[in-house]
Amino acid sequence: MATVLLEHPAAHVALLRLNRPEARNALSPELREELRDHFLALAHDADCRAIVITGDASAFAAGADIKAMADIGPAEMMASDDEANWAAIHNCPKPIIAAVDGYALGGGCELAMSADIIVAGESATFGQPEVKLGIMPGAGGTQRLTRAIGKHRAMLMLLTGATMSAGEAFAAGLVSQVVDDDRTVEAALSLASKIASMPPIAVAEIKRVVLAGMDASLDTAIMLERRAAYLLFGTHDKNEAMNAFIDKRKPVFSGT
Ligand code: DAK
Repeated sequence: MATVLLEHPAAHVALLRLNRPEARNALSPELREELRDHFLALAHDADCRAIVITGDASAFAAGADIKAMADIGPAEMMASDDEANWAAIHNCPKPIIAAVDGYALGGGCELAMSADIIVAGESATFGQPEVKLGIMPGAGGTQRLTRAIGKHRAMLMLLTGATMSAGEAFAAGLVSQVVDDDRTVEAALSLASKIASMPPIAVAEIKRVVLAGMDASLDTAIMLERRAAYLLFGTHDKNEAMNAFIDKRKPVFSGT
């Protein structure tokens, strides 16, 4: 049975469902490799313009699989080259929306934070409890959480394993939107469809510049923005969008 299921619920939208409900969608090595393969394929799928990733009602993902890590040492961890699995997600040029219900803990929280937008059901719980296991986040959690919510709230979570509710995560800036529990995937898909209806090159450049700019000085980041903004003036979709506005009609985008 596949540990990640791929669906195409709407035009240009891919939905990835983690499928280990018996283990709270813990990220086993097999699951991480399947996720990697899906993201690599979707990155090159011209029909795909937005990706939603979700778990089930009880868990988005409860973190890396503790049972698979219990007897592993550093050399084996390194040899597993898990970085390549995560890199496929972090380098994916398509917009990613995490639809989070239930627990998003450890690697599960890191997976949610790898998305561009996080939609949370009101009962969702976020946390980085690795410290309680004598380890620490290894897929970007110390850095992405700190960038999202600031040093002092991040330290509190990382050093104590304390969790945050969806409402707290929204207030802290970790979550983009909180919805009723039974509407999480629907709300994420609706956002995905909206993004998928936008000019794809503009969407890709906005994602690229936001992410690259976060790691650059303000001057460098603004230079990246300006370069990308100039580039968009050379696209067919820019002409189409502006002419459609002037002609008072709906634009039809070609992704060129
Ligand atoms: N791993 C393996 N199995 C898990 C699991 C996990 N993370 N979480 C839950 N399960 C399994 C349980 O063992 C149980 O299995 P059975 O006993 O039925 O066989 C089943 O899922 C149901 O779990 P519970 O009975 O505990 O369910 P509850 O609803 O009562 O509680 C829970 C749900 C999510 C609160 C609880 O299961 C829990 O606390 N889970 C562990 C959460 C956790 O500590 N997460 C952090 C894992 S460490 C790295 C990259 C990444 C990482 C590290 C290094 N490098 C690249 C170096 C990441 C590390 C982590 O994420």
